[in-house]
Order: sequence, then structure tokens, then C-alpha cells
Amino acid sequence: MQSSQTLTFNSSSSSSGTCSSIVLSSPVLQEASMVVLAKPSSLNQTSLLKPQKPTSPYNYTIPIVDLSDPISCPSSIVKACEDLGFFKVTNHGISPSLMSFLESEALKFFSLPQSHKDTAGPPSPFGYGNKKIGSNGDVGWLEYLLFNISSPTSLPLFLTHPSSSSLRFALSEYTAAMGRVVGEVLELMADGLKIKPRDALSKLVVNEESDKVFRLNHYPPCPLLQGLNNCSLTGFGEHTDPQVLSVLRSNNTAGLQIALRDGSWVGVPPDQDSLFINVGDTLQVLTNGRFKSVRHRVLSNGLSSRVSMIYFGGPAPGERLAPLPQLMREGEQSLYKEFTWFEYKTSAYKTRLADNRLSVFEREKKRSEKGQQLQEKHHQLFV
Ligand SMILES: O=C(O)CCC(=O)C(=O)O
Repeated sequence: MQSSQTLTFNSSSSSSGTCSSIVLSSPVLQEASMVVLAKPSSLNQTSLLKPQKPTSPYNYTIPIVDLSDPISCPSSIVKACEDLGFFKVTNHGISPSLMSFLESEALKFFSLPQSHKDTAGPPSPFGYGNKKIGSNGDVGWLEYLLFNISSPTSLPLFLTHPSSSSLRFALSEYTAAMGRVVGEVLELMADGLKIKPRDALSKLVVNEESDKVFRLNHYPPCPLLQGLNNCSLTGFGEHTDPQVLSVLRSNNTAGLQIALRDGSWVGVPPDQDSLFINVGDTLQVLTNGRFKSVRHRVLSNGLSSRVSMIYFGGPAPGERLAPLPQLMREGEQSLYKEFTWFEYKTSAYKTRLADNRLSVFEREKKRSEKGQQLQEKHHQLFV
């Protein structure tokens, strides 16, 4: 039987990263089915580590797209999106000093007293959040800042304070640069897909009205986990990103994992000089399922702090989402009902992180085809 490992903490605790109780059962700790490392916490405990699907046994190489090589870029982007929905980008032109400037400004914020940080929250949905992700019961061992960067007027109040001017400046420079990266990657993707015009995809996310969101995540160390074998924490539970594309940069602390098509998980070796691109649900729809949004999660070993910054490129709220006609083969039917980005976001906010949010937008036809396939399989097996 697979060993179960559970870590619980008091999610109402005011100091971030404070484990009030750890409950573990691992191969090492089988005899003690419950090891309480600290005072049991109140009723408000949340399990952060559930038995996870095993990680892939073989060494998987994350596809790399070298943006300085315009000849191979378009096809390698398309291949990575078809195979995995995920790739690493090198030679992206973002200066390392800009990336580390924002990282250090983020860390300055996260090292402020908890009471101070709390004034920038709770995230509804934007602002400072601590352990709770969304409003449907998801939790993780992290704290974060979530920004709506579509309009300068929607920045949270604390950022307008003079003491936040460096963070504000770093954010504005970095997110502008990320907007350019998203636009460039989507144009190269259009080249690779051989669709015209070149901005067929990029125009969705670079408009004034496009829905651009930015997130700074801080996964603090958890000293209570140190020295415990085979134990890790759910920093951010498995999910897909709803938008078109997300661009992630992290410090050199590991933790990010992606799911392969067979459902197994592989760790993404951290690389603070590179950017990582996730295909989002919207791009899956635009390509009629040719690209799949990548399921990912963060598991941390609690030893060192991880900082990640993610730019989410989404369409304008009223944008109707449907497969691009340029990508449809003759007679090909859309796998999805038509919906707007606003409708999708509204629906996504009501779901849990791990839910397949696109399923309610899939067309009946697909379901009945699936049903037919199942019936045929059943027939072959039993008749
Ligand atoms: O922190 C990371 O590396 C990934 C976080 C993530 O997936 C998210 O914020 O949506």
C-alpha cells in the first residue's frame, strides 16, 4: 500500500510558514502512524500533502526554445505545445538584472511583518493572499500577491504608497517586458502553425482590453520538514491556467512539476535565467485541442524559499473563444461550445484548482463520441 504523507497546519495562523502540526506517515515513519511535531492546532487544519501520483521514473527533458534562433523557433514551439503544452525559453532578451530586481523587491515585501502584509489582502481576487488560493477551499504552503495589470488604476492601494515605489517600478518594467515576450512567442507560434495573419493569436492578449494578470508567489521554507525523508509540501496544487499563455520565472529553487500526457509527473529543473511557458485552457480551445493546457503544481521540500513570478496573458472579457477557422480542417467540428472569456473566468472562479474547467464547455457531440468509443470498447471486451 502506498504510504500516505500528510502535513497539516493552522491556516488561521498569522505568521506565514508556521507549522502548528505535522502529521506524517512515510516509509521511515510507518511505526508511528502519527507524529506530531508541534502542538496540535485548532479545528481549522488543512491537509497539504496527500498521496501524490508517482513522478515519472525516467528523465524527461523539457523542450527548449531558443528565441535567438528564428529558423527553428516556430516549429519547436508548435511541437512543444502539441507534446506537452510547456517549454523553456532561452535568449529571451529580458535582462537578468530586471528579473532579480523584481525578485528582491518581492522578497522585501514578503519579509514585512504579517500584520503589514495583511493590509494588502485578502485577495478578492487581487491583493495579498496567504495559504488560501481562491475562495473554494484550496490551500498551499505559500503567500502571494496577485495583480490585475490590465489597467494602471486597478493596482492595489498599498502599491500607490511611496514606500512601494521600487516594487511598483519593478512590476511595471517586468510586466511590460513579459507582454512583449507573450506577443513574440504567439507570433512565432502562428508562423509554426502556418496561419495568417501573424497576429491571429497575439492580438488577443496584447490589446488594451486584454485581461493581463500577474502573480508573485513566495513558498517559505518549512524548517519542521528538514531531515524528513520523502516528505514534501503542496505549495500550489495541480491545475491548468485558464488564459492563453503564462510566462513563469522562478529563482533557483526546485518545486515546479508538470504532468505528461500519461498523467505522470516530472520535475522541472529550475533555471532562473530562463522563462517557462504554459499553454493555457484558452489556447487549447483556439487550437481545437491540438495544443493541450498543461497541468502543473508546485511541491516543495520545505528547505529553501522559492519565489516565482508569473504573467498570465488572457483575452479581453468580451472576446468570443472558439477554434481559429484557419486551423480547422475541412469538416472539422469545434470540440467546444462558444463562450466569452468573461463567461469562462466566471465559471472558473467557482471551481476548485484541480477541476477540469473546460469540461462544461465541451460540446455534447464530443461526449457522445466518447460514449460511443466506450460502448465499442465494452462491446469488444464482453461480446
Ligand atoms: O510557482 C510556480 O512555480 C507555479 C505557480 C503557478 O502555477 C501559479 O501561480 O499559477
